[in-house]
Amino acid sequence: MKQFQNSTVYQIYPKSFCDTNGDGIGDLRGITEKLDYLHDLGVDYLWITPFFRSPQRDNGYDISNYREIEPMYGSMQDLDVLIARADSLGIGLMFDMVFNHTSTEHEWFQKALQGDKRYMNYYIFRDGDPETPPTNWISKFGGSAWEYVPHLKKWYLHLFDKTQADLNWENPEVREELKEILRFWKNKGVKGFRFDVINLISKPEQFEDDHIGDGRRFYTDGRNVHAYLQELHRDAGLGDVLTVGEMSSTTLENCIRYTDPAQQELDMSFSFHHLKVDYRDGDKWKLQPVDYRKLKDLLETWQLGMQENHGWNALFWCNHDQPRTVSRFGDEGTYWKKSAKMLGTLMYLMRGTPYIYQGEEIGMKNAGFTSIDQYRDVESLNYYQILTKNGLSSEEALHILSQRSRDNGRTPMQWEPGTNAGFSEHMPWIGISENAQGVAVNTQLNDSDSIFSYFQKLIALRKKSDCIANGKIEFIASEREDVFCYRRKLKMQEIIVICNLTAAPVKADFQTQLSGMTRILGNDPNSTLLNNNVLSPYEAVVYQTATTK
Ligand code: TEU
Ligand code: CA
Repeated sequence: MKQFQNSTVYQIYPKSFCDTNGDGIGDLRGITEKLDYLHDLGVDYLWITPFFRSPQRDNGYDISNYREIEPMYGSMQDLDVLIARADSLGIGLMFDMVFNHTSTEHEWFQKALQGDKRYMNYYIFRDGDPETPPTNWISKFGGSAWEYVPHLKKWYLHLFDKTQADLNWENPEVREELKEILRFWKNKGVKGFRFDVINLISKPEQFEDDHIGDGRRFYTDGRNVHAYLQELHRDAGLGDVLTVGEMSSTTLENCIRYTDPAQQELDMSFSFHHLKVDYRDGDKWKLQPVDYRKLKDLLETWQLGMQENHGWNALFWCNHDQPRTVSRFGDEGTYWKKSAKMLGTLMYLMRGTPYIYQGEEIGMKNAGFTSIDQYRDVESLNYYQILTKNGLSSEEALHILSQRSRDNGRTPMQWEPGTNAGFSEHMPWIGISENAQGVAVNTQLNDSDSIFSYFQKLIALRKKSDCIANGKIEFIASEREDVFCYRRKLKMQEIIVICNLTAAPVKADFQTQLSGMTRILGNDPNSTLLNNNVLSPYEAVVYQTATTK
């Protein structure tokens, strides 16, 4: 039986993790080399973002062959070694299945382009006038979601880049192909799958213009998505492996269905509403300070909603598409260490499965890029154009990118201080963060007060505490905007987590709740919570009933 309630997943972006052959690009051997480090951190699974054959227009989310390794990442033999070594350490690998679309270089799309009817039906082609796309939908990376193919006199749908053509899931042959890919990787010993934008796979019967939005309401959590996931679960044997779906602009109701075990779809889901609390008018490209009131409300709503209905959340602050946690929700300066620990405590002791993104466990910060040449991400490069065309100055656009670009989370992992951060012997494919100073693995490993050591404790706590893995959650002091507190409960066991969300000391009287409890973790050794009713800036503290083992 897979156990995910007490497990922690660690996400690796291979391109930026560890380079072993000095070409400036991380590789599979680099992951193998760092397995002991990951074992030491205590994680149970590694989700590795795509390293399959790909032209890399979207860093591997544009797959041209699902069963081959992109040569710059290594060989199938390297992968076999990685799987075997990970297995011997009790670490399971989760692969990233990008099934909403393929690269336009995929053999299927190439055949479709040659007019092969069978393969044209693998994608979503529509007739149309070369001047007017079939609908006014906008791609997630900017511009129209349709691309015209003159010699076919047809348009094809791409919700992402124009080199990422959406698959036609209505076609049963497509679904069979995808199941075969899952079986192939399961046979290789893969222990889990992360499904990329899986709630976008079911498109509407009729395509129509969206007069109030970008089109997403027509294909998000679409009409057949639950049926398709049940079919995959049944035919590809997903019950034996850990599964998580990435859900774009989803709803709580749908995530309950995706993850209720009785539905036999997925084990858990990523949803992003809590990562939009600093978008002005819901627009990623308009800055606004974090709205902590909204953040609290969203986390509480999702926690309670999933709990009451047998759903299960993936718990996360960031990934390869998001800015760095500490830069965004904490403090990069004075309270860097303390706020990074507080954020870890707040998120990863809730009900769900933690996903820690590479570098988060050492408090890595945003990239600090100041020139457009430093950016690599297709979305950032597109939006720089769009923003400046819409009248922003280059400086203003760069300022927005410095907060919002996906490259903030993609700078190389900082293993050591120094030029290439111990990531590579060579100049890396993307620059080391400008804010790397003082943030590195090797200086944190043997420091009991480091962010790394604190994350080790958090992970170990979930592993050994049944109450954290399986307990109920209820929120305390919901009405307060400056603190985030909750209680976990299982039979006679109780755990209370208290966090100060602000850079100032706050008054907090928890005497009654904490009486008879023992402090088991915290980021302030001089805490005055109990004797003074004050939480220090960004303080986090965890108490448990004395009976808890
Ligand atoms: O991301 C889906 C997704 O919705 C984000 O890319 C989002 O559109 C973006 O952050 C908007 O600001 C997944 C992958 O995680 C991402 O890396 C891929 O680029 C994308 O799918 C396409 O496969
Ligand atoms: Ca390399």
